[in-house]
Amino acid sequence: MRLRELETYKKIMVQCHDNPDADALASGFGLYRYFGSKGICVSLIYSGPFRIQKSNLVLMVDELKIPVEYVEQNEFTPLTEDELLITVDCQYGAGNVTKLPASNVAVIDHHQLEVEKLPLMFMDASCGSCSTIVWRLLLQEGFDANRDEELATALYYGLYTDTNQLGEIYNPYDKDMRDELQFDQSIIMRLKNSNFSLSELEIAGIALIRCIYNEANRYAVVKAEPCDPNILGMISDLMLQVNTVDTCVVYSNLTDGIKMSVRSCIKEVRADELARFLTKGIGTGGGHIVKAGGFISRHCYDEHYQKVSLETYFSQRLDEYFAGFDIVYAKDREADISGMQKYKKCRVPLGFVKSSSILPVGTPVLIRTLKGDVDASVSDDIYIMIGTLGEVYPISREIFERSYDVTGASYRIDIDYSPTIKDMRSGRSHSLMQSAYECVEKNETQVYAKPITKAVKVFPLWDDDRYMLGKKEDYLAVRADDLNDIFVVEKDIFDRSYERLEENES
Ligand SMILES: [Mn+2]
Repeated sequence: MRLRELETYKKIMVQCHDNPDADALASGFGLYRYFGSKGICVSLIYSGPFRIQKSNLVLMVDELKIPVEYVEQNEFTPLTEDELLITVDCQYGAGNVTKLPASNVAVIDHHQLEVEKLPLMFMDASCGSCSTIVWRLLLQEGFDANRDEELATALYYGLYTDTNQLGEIYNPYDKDMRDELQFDQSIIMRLKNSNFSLSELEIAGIALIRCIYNEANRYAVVKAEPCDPNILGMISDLMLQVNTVDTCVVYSNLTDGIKMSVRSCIKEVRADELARFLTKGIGTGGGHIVKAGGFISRHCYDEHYQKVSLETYFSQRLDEYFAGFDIVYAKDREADISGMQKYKKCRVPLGFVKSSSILPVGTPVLIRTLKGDVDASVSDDIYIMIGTLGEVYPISREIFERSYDVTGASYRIDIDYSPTIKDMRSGRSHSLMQSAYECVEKNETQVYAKPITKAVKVFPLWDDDRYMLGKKEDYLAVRADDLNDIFVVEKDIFDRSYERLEENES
């Protein structure tokens, strides 16, 4: 999706998520200024139970003249056929944004996809901020944010606040934006130092006086009086820095539900997964690996847990969470294959592309992989593999030639997201599918596998930092020729890709 495709609408409303943060405001502001420059009637709005009150956000809105308006859900006039609603830093229909009635909706976001795919969507979960995505979309249309210092400052601050003060930047686009934006230094300095009001500091202080601490699982639970959800985030950021705390939940009990902030600094617990676990069936939760949040609806909570205090709820659920999974570090031990059956992997054709068939040798490129985006340089020795689900990863020519046979056919798969290779010099993306050919593995892979009966987190040989979560009924598998090569296969993929071997075949 490009911004110019959206210019046909008569009126555009850009909506930030409820409780907008600096990133939502900045990205919305970018779109506001862009469509405004095209003479389109545009407005920037947000809804939800709270008005913006956090001191740095009030300052940001005032200083950078961000024309954001609050709208009441039940007073909202539905958008008509020739009007468009764009949600930024959130997805239309997700739990953190009020669903406003509109016939046409576009989504621009940097979180994991959590709703049905829409035709008008620009998502990139590898970006540290939504501001970065908007900055890219603006550049694509020749709109340079540096011509507008207020906008440049807002985008910079959006990235700053969403990446733990620029400390968690991995994506090259984030780096580019950080390096290229010409922002107002004095405003950024004031924003950095306006995080709390005195009364919010008091709320944080009181909250921190007492916490529930679980020594066995090294988690902490903290209750805060009702406050801006961003304050919860700051309390949890502080909690996480305590030497004996690995995981924490900070919550506040509001009239319509319970707002929470979740943090984890250990690789064995993903904050987004924990937030989903704590809100399962009674609310929504999600976010990133280290930082996440969630909301439990009052109505659902009372229906299921009316007699349970919140303190008890969180402690019990956290205990259930920690007791509910086993951990396997593949590199530390061989799999116990007792109780496992032997299977062979069906030789499903895969796709491959010679990188130098798309771009000249030496071009710096960004290849999107399952793990994130990787930088590479086009070379005759780099091939790009394409899996059956459209997942992409680079492979050296030498390993390729050793492991695969080329069939000569073109590679065709039916997928939503067509993988691309991005020329980092021109910023242009090229489809990989057009140049993809088919190959099959030379050798048959045999594995031992069994259905999972208790959730397991497997740190596979090839990734020490990120676990594969195996849920009940998925399969725990290990290569027959390397009992350390342990991994998880989702049930339906397993059923499709593996065939049971009879005893005499193995
Ligand atoms: Mn964001």
